[in-house]
Amino acid sequence: MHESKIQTLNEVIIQEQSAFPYAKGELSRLLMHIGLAAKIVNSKINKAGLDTSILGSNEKQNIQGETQQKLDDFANTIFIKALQASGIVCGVASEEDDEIVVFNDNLSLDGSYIICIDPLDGSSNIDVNVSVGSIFSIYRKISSFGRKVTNEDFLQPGNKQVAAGYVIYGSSTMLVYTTGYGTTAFTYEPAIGEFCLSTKFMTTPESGRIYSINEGNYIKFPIGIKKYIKYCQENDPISNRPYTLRYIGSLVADFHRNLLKGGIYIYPKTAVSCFGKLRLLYECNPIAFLAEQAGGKATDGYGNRILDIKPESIHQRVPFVVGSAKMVLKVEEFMQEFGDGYNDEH
Ligand code: P6P
Repeated sequence: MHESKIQTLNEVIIQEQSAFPYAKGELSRLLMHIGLAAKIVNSKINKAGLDTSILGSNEKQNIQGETQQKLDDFANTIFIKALQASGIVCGVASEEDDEIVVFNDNLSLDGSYIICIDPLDGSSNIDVNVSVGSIFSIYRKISSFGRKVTNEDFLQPGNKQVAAGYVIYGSSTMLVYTTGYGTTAFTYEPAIGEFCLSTKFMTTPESGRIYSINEGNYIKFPIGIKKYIKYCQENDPISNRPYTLRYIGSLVADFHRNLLKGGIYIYPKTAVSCFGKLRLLYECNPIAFLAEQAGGKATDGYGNRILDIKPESIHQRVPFVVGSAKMVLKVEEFMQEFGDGYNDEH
């Protein structure tokens, strides 16, 4: 029999599901709907350079106080429509919506899952053709079956995620996800309009040379972070400095590069924002799940595992240190030794 080398997202999901005989196929169906939404968003982003009407901002601010880009709005609409069409999602928490989006149709009211999404992360990069991403995090609904989803359903710790992933719209478009059994990567093949399996059981190096942080905020960083940055810059045995700074202002792209090559991404608290910038539900938790499944670590810099943090609100921010395990531990050593105060002598 001719063995086809290409395995599509749907085929791999169905294969994975067959490993769980009691699975009703709902999660599989949900991941397929996410894949469809990603294809639609990918198509729009790829045309953005030609259809400039989709570029730029729509003059609205989201709850984060960030100017919403037109493509943020588009991506949000596409993902929410696809998730509602799945008939197994009862609600969504999105970076682009102040409150949770509750699905009231009969099919969705019986849905077993809730989703947290950042529909288009790093979207300010779109107009300059830098990679952006979509991030998703999937939980089981915990409130009464058949009743409307509640805020409490979304305030579960990240260790309750049943699946998580991201799409990176870069030189190629990739979908990377985990259901708790390793991190798996797919590459979009436009010729057939499918995400095709590229890597199963991805592993990230336990250490690396890349550190990703916005050094423009240096004076606002805690002392421990300032000391770690200097350690990276000065740790230079005979000018063979092992570290290099790579930061493009797009979490998904910075994380994806570090996942493959080894490295660390840091968005700490600052003197301006005492919880940092990144949101726990739809940025830190899904990325942390993927990192741990690939052998990496994700904490808040103070030894607290991101996936164990109990959310208090749907747009809660947390300090975020994620990537190669040894590098995360090194940051925590500096934070432990020098503390997280602010001192302009360093
Ligand atoms: P700054 C994008 O808005 C984002 O949430 C991440 O994708 C990115 O890493 C970070 O913020 C960039 O923030 O403050 O360095 O511009």
